[in-house]
Parts: sequence; C-alpha cells; structure tokens
Amino acid sequence: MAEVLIFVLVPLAYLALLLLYLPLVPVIALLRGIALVSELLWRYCRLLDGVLRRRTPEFVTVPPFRAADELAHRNYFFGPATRDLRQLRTLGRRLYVRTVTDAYRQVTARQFTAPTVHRAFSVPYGLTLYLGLGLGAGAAAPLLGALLGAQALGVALLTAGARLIALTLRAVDRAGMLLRGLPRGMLCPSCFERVPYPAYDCPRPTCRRRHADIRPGTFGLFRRRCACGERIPTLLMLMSRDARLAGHCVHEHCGRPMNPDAGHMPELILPLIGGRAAGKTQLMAAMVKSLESAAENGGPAIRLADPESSANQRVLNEVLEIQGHTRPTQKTLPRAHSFVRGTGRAERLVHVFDTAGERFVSREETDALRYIREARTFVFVLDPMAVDAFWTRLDAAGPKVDRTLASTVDPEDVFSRSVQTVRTMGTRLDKARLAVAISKRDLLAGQPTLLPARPDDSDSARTWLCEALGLRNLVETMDLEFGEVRYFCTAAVADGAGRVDPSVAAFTEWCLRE
Ligand SMILES: Nc1nc2c(ncn2[C@@H]2O[C@H](COP(=O)(O)OP(=O)(O)OP(=O)(O)O)[C@@H](O)[C@H]2O)c(=O)[nH]1
Ligand SMILES: [Zn+2]
Ligand SMILES: [Zn+2]
Repeated sequence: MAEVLIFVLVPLAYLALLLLYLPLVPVIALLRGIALVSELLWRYCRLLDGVLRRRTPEFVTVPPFRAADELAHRNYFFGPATRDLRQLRTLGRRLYVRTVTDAYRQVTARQFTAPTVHRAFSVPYGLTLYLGLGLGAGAAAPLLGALLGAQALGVALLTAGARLIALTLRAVDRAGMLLRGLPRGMLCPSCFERVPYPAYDCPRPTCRRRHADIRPGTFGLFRRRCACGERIPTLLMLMSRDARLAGHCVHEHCGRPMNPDAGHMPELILPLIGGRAAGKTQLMAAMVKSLESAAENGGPAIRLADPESSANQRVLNEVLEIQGHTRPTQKTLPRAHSFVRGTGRAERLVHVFDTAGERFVSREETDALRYIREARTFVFVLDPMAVDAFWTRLDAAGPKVDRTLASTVDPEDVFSRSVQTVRTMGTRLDKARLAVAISKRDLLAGQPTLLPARPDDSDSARTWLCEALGLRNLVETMDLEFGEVRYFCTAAVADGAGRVDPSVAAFTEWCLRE
C-alpha cells in the first residue's frame, strides 16, 4: 500500500500541484523580471550621479583631461562629455553583468544548492525565477542601451551646437576684423608682422600662463577658464572697453606685447622716411604733441597706445619744451610709436615709424622695414639744408644758419632707394599718398630767400623745391610714383609755453586723413 502512496498518489498530487502552479509561473516570472529591470534602472541612475556629478575615483575609468597640462579647463562638449559617455558605457556594462549574475547566483543558492524547503518545491520556483531573470535581463539591456543612446544623441547634438556657436563667434569676430580693415590681423609694433590673433597672458598676477589661442573652441566658448581658475574672454569683441587685455605677438623670436587696443579699431601706418638727421624723430614728437594740444582744445582725443610709446613721448615732449635736440635714432630695429586717436567709431590706432636714417641707405637693412608694405600714406622728411644748392643761396648778410643741424644725406638718394625698397616689397605706390615735410623751417625763418614764397602752400613749396633747390627731378619722380603728393614746410619746435608750431598741425591732419 505504501508503494501506491509513494509512487502513484504522491506523484499525482505533485503533478496536480504543479498544474495548479503553472498559471502562476508567468506572473511570478514577470514580477521577478520587473524587479530586476527596476533594480538595474535604479543602479544606473546611481551610476549616472557618480559619473556625472560626484566624480569620485570609483567612477573613473578614463583618465580625465588635466587643466594643469593643457593650460585651461575644457568646455564640457569638447572632450569631457565623450569621456563621460565612455565611462558610462564601461561602468554600465559592468553594472549590468554584475547585477544579473548576482541575481542568478542568489536564485541558484537559495533554490538549488541550499534550499530552505524541499527541492521538489524550490526547483520549480527557482526555474520560474530563472525565467523571470532571463526576461528581465533581456528587457533591461535594450532599455539601458536606449538610455545611453539618448544621452549620446543629446551630447552629439549639443556638441554640434557648441561647435556651431564657436564657429559663429569666430566668424563674427573675423568679420569685425575685416570691417576694421585688418584682414591679416593686427600689426606687431615690434616685429611689424601681422598677427592674426595674439596670444594672451592670464590676467591673474600669480599665474601669468600664456594662452596661445584663446578663441572660442575646446577651452570655452565665451570665456576660457585658465588652469588657475581665472576667466579670460575668448574674443576681442567680448573684452569690454576698460578691460582690454594686452596680447602678445605670436611670431617666433618675437613674443613681445601688442597694444591693448590692437584689433579693436582700424590701424593707420605712417612711415617717416628721410636721411639721417633730416628731422624725423623731432617731427614725430611734434606731431603727437600738437595732437595732444588739439585734444586739450576740444579736438579728437588722443592717448599713447602703450607704456613704451608713452615713455618715449614724455622724453620727446621735454626735448621740445626745452627746445633741445633729439638724439639720433638707434639703429636697432625701431619700435612703432603708437597712439589712439578719436573716439567711438572714429577711433584709430596709429603707428608712426621713425626709422634710423641709415636703414634706408643700405639696402640689406631695409628687409626689416616690413611695416612699409601696409602703409598707404608716407612721409618724406626733406631737410633743405642737406641740398648743396641751399648753401650756395644762403644770404651771407643774414643770420647764420647752424650747419651742424643739417642732414648730410642727399634726399634724392634716400628717396630713390626708399622707393625701390618699397616697390620690391610689393606695395603699390600709385594708390599711396606722400606728404613731403620740408623740415627745420624755423631755422630759416629770418631769411625769405631760403623759404618758399608762401611756405604754407603746397604748390608754392613744390615750385621752390624745383626752382630754388634744383630738386625738379626728385619732385617729378615723387609726382610720378605716388597717387597724391603734398608739400609742407614744417617747424618741429615748440615755443616757451609748449605750443607746437602751427605748421605741424596742418601737416599732421593731412597725414591722418583717410
Ligand atoms: N630747429 C629745428 N631743429 C630741428 C627740426 N627738426 C629736427 N631738428 C634738429 O635736427 C637734428 C636731427 O633731428 P632728428 O629728428 O633727430 O633727425 P632724424 O631724422 O630722426 O635722424 P636719425 O634719428 O639720425 O635718423 C636734431 O638736432 C634736431 O633737434 C626743426 O624742425 N627745427
Ligand atoms: Zn612681433
Ligand atoms: Zn591663470
């Protein structure tokens, strides 16, 4: 009888129970599956928080971008966002595998290896749970994949947006440069090369890292954050008027400071050409001083553009005020004497170049005069005392003229060499203007025969050069070479009250006209 019970009734009862259990299988499996999916989702959210916000070492699988090595912090969408995605993919995959295996292992242990109830009951339940885990794992994989995919899509769109913003900002800034007449960038006042975009030093005094290219991109769209944390505007147009940073030249062997105003306004380049001691330095000083006086009397504002120009002008002003003599310009490469004139839209950055007389005389020296290429107005300083005819005309009865102040270089010689140099540099002179400054007018004031009939009149000065000084050849070459030529008699001197001779103001006005 016992056999019947064991081999027939019990199996039948067990089968009957199994049959009763069968309808519950999908429900239990489904619930287990849902539980696994939500556990995975919950863990993935924690992972997101760890990777994107807490950023503690356990969430790092890809080495981070180090601002200390790269000088600045990256914009999130130029690298870090992709790095986060890669970390999420690696850690997400690990998390998925670990969670699913742990769940299977737990079922195996509890229902198969060490069940708390008889295996006859635990095994079918365990199999149901296996089924549920299989379903859950199967459903969670695409779900997590979709979440990561959505994030990747978002990152891709925002990265594209960020790049577009960077490009647009650069294009707008570039258009601004074109409008300011600086298609090739701004002029370096030390090496005279064009700088498309200067390098900037971090403004924090304790940092001073040099950033080679701060324009919108990898390290920030509107502001770049230096490794030290300081923020630097990425474009000239984002620098407010009173917080303009002084850039540095990007050319090798130079690296010297640019004017803080460079790039913010159109530039004018005014080379002073003339033989040694023709009066270039003194004329340059007088021009700036007369502009300064004009500004004091309600004319356009003027300020020296950099500390070096300010210091030089201070010395030159003193020389003018004590009516002393300027020292010969050093033969080292000249630096531009730069100032900003005007306000608002009329603002101009003017670079005046006073080149040592010798440079134009020896051909090999002229290579360094790159700024010439960009000039549209030239000043030729002509010392009448450098012309032999001048001395033969000198009125012996009149006051003596101090011959030591005369230039000893023949103007015709300097001019023809200079023009040749300028031409070899590829500058078209037929579109350029030439101001001829007949210098040291004050020295000749007492002797009407030594001055044009009407010294303030260009035609009169021209006739005088041709007829009295015998410079007809020179004058005709000038007229031929240049689009427009104007003659001025200038006295680069100031009176006791520091007022510059009026001849300089008229001359300067013409030179700065556009
Ligand atoms: N009285 C008077 N002296 C002048 C004038 N211009 C220049 N000088 C003097 O002439 C001399 C030469 O002038 P600079 O201005 O140094 O001449 P430069 O052309 O710059 O000469 P380098 O620097 O050698 O190329 C100096 O002693 C000046 O003081 C002027 O208009 N009037
Ligand atoms: Zn330079
Ligand atoms: Zn810094």
